[in-house]
Amino acid sequence: GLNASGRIQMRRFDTTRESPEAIEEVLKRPSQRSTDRIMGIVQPIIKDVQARGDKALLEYTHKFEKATSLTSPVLKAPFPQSLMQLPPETISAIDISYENIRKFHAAQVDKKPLEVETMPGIICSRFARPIERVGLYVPGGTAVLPSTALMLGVPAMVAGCKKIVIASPPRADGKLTPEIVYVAHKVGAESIVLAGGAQAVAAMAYGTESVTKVDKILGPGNQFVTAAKMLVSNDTTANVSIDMPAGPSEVLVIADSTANPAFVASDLLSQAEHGTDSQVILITIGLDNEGVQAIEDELHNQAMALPRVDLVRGAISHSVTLMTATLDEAMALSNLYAPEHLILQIADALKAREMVTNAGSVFVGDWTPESVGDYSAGVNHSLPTYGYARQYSGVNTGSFVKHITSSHLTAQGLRNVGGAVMQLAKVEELEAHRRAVEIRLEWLDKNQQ
Ligand code: HSO
Ligand code: ZN
Repeated sequence: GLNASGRIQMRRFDTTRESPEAIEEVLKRPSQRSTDRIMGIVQPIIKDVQARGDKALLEYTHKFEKATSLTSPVLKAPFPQSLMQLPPETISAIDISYENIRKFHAAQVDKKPLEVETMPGIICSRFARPIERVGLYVPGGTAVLPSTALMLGVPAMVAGCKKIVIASPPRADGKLTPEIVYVAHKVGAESIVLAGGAQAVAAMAYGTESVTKVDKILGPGNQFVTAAKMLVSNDTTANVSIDMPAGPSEVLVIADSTANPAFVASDLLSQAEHGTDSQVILITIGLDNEGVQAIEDELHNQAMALPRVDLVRGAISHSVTLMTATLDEAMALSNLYAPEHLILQIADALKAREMVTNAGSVFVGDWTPESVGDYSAGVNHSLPTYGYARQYSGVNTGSFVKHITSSHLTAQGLRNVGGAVMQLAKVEELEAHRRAVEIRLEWLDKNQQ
């Protein structure tokens, strides 16, 4: 935190001197504020948008985004060129990133149906179909995030979703960020909803006069957005699903004596600048106090030169350094924490990656800062936070499809498995189930087939 001298510094623990319980306690995420209050604010907004459609949606946008000049909440494709005027270097940066993200995600698409003959004459298969209509939430807030539009839009496009709706809060002048319009154009979005918060989520979940109702809503957002996503996904009349629960961003860096202290500090700071609630963790292997001090000095000096130093201060105040002696210990702690991002700045980082059991995305070696993955390498930056890397994957093409299975039996197949089916139906006392098999086997007998 902020000590007397105003130094930006993480708390430091030597794991060889602390009990495992104490370290586990240190790695606990700060508890999220009770959502009851948030739900109480969000629920009436959702009901209002559901009941009054566009009119309510516009009113909330006038109120919350102060975009009082806005007269229509939706912009339909094709988007006018005048709304995507950008410097050539930005166009080129988006184009390069788009292409890398497209390549990596295109390779994830199920190419052909899975087919297995479980018994002679019994073919089970599974094939993917895109979710038809998806709603992608791109936050406004303290930074414009066209990269998030890419990370959600490109996989949706590659997966073959028919209708891609992007929602993003307009600026106070009622305009959209041109970068977001350009990305929406590139991924073939059918419309952009100029709204944020719970009202944008409600509009996409239920549809309005001008907002297309979607089947799944994805994307990060503040507590109101997250609460709204949870509420609409629990409403069976909305018939909409959501991606994983989103929390504050986080990074865990593992560094040994081969790591460059300036590089390590720069990675910690790139995550810390996202917000005061971001969490960054440094695990050192075999560094003495002096070695850790070198990283801390870099952290302080680099932080002081950052425009977002105030956000960094907040994040660093609840961040920690854990000093360990071995790679095994460091990896065990990392797997326990299950970070959204894991950066390995250690000797033979690629080999150590095999030890990772819980993490959203891994960055291997000295030349792979997290920012390359945030924007341009090709991997997705929409990742599980708050320990959800234990059971969730980041956004991928699978997030935009559902799998359908099918079975196809020949007469021989039915003969082969019919006995088992009839016996289980008998056990469950479901006579009609049993008969559906028996009636066919009898027919086959009678017709000598
Ligand atoms: N690190 C953020 C993603 C992001 N970074 C967007 C820059 N822009 C989420 O983990
Ligand atoms: Zn980032």
